[in-house]
Amino acid sequence: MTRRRPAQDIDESQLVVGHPQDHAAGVTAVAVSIQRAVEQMGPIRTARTLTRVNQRHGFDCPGCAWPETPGHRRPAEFCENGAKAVAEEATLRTVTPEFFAAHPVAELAGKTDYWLGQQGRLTHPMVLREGAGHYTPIGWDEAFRLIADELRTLPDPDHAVFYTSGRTSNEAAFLYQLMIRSYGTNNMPDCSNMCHESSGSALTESIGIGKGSVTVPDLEFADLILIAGQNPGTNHPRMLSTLEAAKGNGAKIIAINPLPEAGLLRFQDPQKVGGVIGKGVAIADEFLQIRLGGDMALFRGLARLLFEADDAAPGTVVDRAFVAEHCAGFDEYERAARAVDLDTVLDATGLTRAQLRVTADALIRSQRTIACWAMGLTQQTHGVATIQEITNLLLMRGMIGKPGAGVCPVRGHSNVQGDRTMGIWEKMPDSFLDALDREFGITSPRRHGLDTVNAIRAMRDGQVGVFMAMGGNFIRATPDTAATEEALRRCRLTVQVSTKLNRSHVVTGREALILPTLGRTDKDIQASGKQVVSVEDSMSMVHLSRGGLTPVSEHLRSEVGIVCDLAQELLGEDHRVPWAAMSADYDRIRDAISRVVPGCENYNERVRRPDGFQLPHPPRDRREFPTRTGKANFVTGDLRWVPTPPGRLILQTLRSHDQYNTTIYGLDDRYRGVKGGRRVVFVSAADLAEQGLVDGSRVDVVSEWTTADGTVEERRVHDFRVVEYPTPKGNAAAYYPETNPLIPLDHVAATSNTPVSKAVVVRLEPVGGR
Ligand SMILES: Nc1nc2c(c(=O)[nH]1)N[C@H]1C(S)=C(S)[C@@H](COP(=O)(O)OP(=O)(O)OC[C@H]3O[C@@H](n4cnc5c(=O)[nH]c(N)nc54)[C@H](O)[C@@H]3O)O[C@H]1N2
Ligand SMILES: Nc1nc2c(c(=O)[nH]1)N[C@H]1C(S)=C(S)[C@@H](COP(=O)(O)OP(=O)(O)OC[C@H]3O[C@@H](n4cnc5c(=O)[nH]c(N)nc54)[C@H](O)[C@@H]3O)O[C@H]1N2
Ligand SMILES: [Mo]
Repeated sequence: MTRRRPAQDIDESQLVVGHPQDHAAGVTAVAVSIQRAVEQMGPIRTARTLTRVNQRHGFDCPGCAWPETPGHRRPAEFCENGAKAVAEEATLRTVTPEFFAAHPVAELAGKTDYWLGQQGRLTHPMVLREGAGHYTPIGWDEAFRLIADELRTLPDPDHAVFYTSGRTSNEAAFLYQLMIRSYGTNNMPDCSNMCHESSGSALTESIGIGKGSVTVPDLEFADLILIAGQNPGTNHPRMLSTLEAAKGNGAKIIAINPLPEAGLLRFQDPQKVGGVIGKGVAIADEFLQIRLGGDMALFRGLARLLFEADDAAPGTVVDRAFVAEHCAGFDEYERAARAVDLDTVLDATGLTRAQLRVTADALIRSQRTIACWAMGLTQQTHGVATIQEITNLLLMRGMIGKPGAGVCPVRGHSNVQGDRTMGIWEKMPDSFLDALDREFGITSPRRHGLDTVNAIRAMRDGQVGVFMAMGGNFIRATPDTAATEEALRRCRLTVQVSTKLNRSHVVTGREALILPTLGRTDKDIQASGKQVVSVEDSMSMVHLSRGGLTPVSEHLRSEVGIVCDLAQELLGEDHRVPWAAMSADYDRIRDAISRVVPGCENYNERVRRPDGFQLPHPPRDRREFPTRTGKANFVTGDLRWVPTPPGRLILQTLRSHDQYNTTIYGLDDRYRGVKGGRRVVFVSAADLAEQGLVDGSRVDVVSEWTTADGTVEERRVHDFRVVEYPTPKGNAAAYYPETNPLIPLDHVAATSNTPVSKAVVVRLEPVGGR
């Protein structure tokens, strides 16, 4: 039943650049959703899947982590990019043993991420033996034996690394960490290390919990919403419906972004008549076109204006009662904010005094403020401090723990937050490990494990023998591609539990395994019958997901099944954990979760309620702040921003409208006016003039990195087309993952160790010289 797949790879000479759009969604979005779905799945499967996305009796969209509207679900509770995510997973194209026989690994390594992904769903467990040129089929039992044997021969469990991406269900994540800890390591890097780790680090210190404090009804009730470093029109399209509702209720929206992203400017809801024929609604009332990395300065500058306004009308701006009762560290923060030099703020942000004034006035007038953010803030060297600065601004106004106000880090992967709740973290608190040990009679290691960047360092240094990944595409998601590929090649065995072919299957350790798994949309039948799984969204709502499709191959196993079978092989049939019983009936896993994971009591019952249940969040629920001081902390970091060195640019790496992280759906970044290719770099007219370049020039992009000992290292990607684009002078943008080779492994955020994907110093070198 294989559907036709693209034989040709990307031909960048077909790239066409038009004009950026000033609105998101509309009828084109509907047309593209249907077209992509039918291409991949055919009409019948399309109808069967799209009507079940995010419905109470359907499956959770494998796209982003934006929550469903509680109560009144709409008949189509998905967006264009959700439809693409579903189509990619539910595709009828397949990658079979015959495919691997026809394509040697060396040939596959020359293909783009787009071509690899478009080949379809993996159908059989496959092995790449040492020295072999092709993957060949392997039985499941033999595959598990191979992994277990390699793991058992390592000198220390800490020589194994277990990665997790954010699509894994709560049940699979819980068992995976249980297996890894039973084996004896906390080496559990995850995609979150590269994503919202800065939010988690910042919020845990500031308010005592690393998760957002608001819900969809809060957003609809807010009167002011800041959206910083986020492109919802592409990456969280359903958020636009929530923002539209908030606007309808009178909210003001301020977008803070170097780029005038279409979804921030205007939204046409394709599910409403007005959205199809009208002009749609303007989303942002103010657009602050900030320089990359300028946000911390902006928030501190605003705080200064707020303190001055409070001086003029004492008691009207600073919520002194809230600060006195609930906060610590206020005096130091007040001193720093009053002392900030506004000219420095203007310089760091590229904004005008009038823009600061308008924003400060909006904050002062607001009774209910929410701050939303994503990768534009987290993937900066000072990402943690920046998020603490925006939190400070909310705290001084008492904007947390009341309806319509709070912090809203908008998560990426659909279950990345749930995976953390279930224990996927290299440094889970001892209280969690104690509960785990009590439940199962095991002894979890207490030494903290390796995060993503440290795992790559350990591989590079020859300290990792086995690398296993539960989903994701480690090689392409991580920075410093050349160094990371070299590091991974040093492992004895690399294992990928995957749905689709990607580059992590073709850049491997000495031996490699591909274990094909069921996705969110697939039916999951085990010994006790049809199984359901659960997930947690960006707003701590936990609910069920039920896949309904017939899997494309009878050889696929569920992630839960794979973990349990491997665990039995590795830890023995008589291990204390009832692996077989849990994989036979996922209710057994949920029973254990209810006893181990805080806030999950009665899990089986509560997760089956129509909209599931919400996990506790002490600041939101009771204005309790479980921090070290027992209060909400104003954390006052040294002011940081990102100046552009002469003749250079600061580059951010971001997503086009036609990709999901390293999965490239297609070649149209429709809202930014780019079609047919991906090797583009967006540069301002002022920089082009200064550098003697024009729209259409071909350049190498070369990053410059000064190491600790003062050496300047260069990294290069070849032959990009320059696109003149409205980004601030001194800043540039290009797509991830093509530009990951430019990001040095050591270029990480303070505290969170997140790769700095949004600020790399580069120069543009015309191809063939000037
Ligand atoms: N369709 C689709 N949906 C997705 C994803 C996908 O790839 N495709 N990925 C998922 C994942 S894992 C994640 S984490 C999220 C990512 O969601 P986003 O964070 O929206 O993703 P990016 O494309 O990285 O966009 C970063 C945005 O921040 C802005 N920005 C960059 N640097 C700065 C800065 O210094 N300051 C400010 N104020 N703004 C800045 C950029 O211009 C851009 O608009 O989306 C999730 N949803
Ligand atoms: N330069 C740069 N680098 C970045 C970023 C950036 O903005 N710029 N963003 C970072 C961010 S925010 C993130 S979250 C990471 C993403 O890093 P990852 O999560 O590692 O990458 P993905 O591209 O989402 O993973 C896609 C692969 O997951 C597999 N997959 C899909 N669904 C399932 C499933 O249900 N089960 C299993 N087992 N496998 C599945 C498929 O084989 C697919 O090829 O990348 C980070 N890297
Ligand atoms: Mo992410």
